[in-house]
Amino acid sequence: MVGGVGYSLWRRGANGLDDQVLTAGRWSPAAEQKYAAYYPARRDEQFTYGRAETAAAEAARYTNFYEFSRFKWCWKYVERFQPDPWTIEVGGLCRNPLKLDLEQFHQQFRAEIVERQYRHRCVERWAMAVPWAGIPLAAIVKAADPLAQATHLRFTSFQRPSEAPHQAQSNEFPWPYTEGLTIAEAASELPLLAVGVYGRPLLKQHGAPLRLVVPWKYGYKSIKSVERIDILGREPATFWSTLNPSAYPFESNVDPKIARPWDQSHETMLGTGERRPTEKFNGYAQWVAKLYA
Ligand SMILES: Nc1nc2c(c(=O)[nH]1)N[C@H]1C(S)=C(S)[C@@H](COP(=O)(O)O)O[C@H]1N2
Ligand SMILES: [Mo]
Repeated sequence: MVGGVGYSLWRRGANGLDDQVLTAGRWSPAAEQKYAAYYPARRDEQFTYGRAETAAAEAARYTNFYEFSRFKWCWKYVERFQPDPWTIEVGGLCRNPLKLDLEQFHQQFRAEIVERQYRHRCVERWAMAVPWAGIPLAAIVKAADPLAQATHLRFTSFQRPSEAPHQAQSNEFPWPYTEGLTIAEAASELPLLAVGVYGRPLLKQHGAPLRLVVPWKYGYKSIKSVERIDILGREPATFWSTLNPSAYPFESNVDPKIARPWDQSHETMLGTGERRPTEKFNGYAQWVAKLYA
């Protein structure tokens, strides 16, 4: 990740391509049809942005998804990616490992699906405010029933060079993309396994068909297109911490006072360019400060 690159590049992209940006990452009509009944999801009113919502096209045209490109216009490279069929597995130190295809996953956790308005803060200093639909990660951890010695979760994304051009081109990256949380973080209220955004299944460039959303941590913790969750008794290596451990430590909570390594005191909203002070825990202290007390 390159701090601060994106701005001028993104502004150059904002030239009336909204329709293309919003359709390029759609699934096949038949695949989308299978999940249409889950939208709109029940809104969880506890969470509000406290600022304007980011326009869907602005979020969709400016994405980080290194499997497709190291630039932000990943929507141009997602055509071959197949988010359906998909299987999600939860295993490791638990009594009840899960292996579900995407439809079973929606069905099994149907009662838990909520829409939450969340702020997102990338370590590159851009931010957005978007309505994710998904299943609280805590419900999945509970269903898997971790053993007493479990301490961490590791999330693993896909390895599909034939569908993801930059994954095929770049051997210097430690594919597949991985991330992690502690069990206490994973079992807390905020993390969502998102299946949708803006009232429909996730566009491919947002991490279809299923991505983690951890709104009090820098954006790279919110791993896209998850295939596996492993419950472990140790802290796992992650994609970015493998590349640069001091810039991308495991915890990575949003903190305006800690340079990472560039200044993190402010952020700029996608679409409007509005500059705002960054808040500790990205403004989610009332939910998460207790995890670090
Ligand atoms: N698999 C995967 N997940 C990923 C990334 C990635 O490159 N690959 N980028 C991360 C980063 S740096 C950010 S800021 C968010 C961006 O989410 P968005 O592009 O949907 O806004 O996804 C995160 N999840
Ligand atoms: Mo990011």
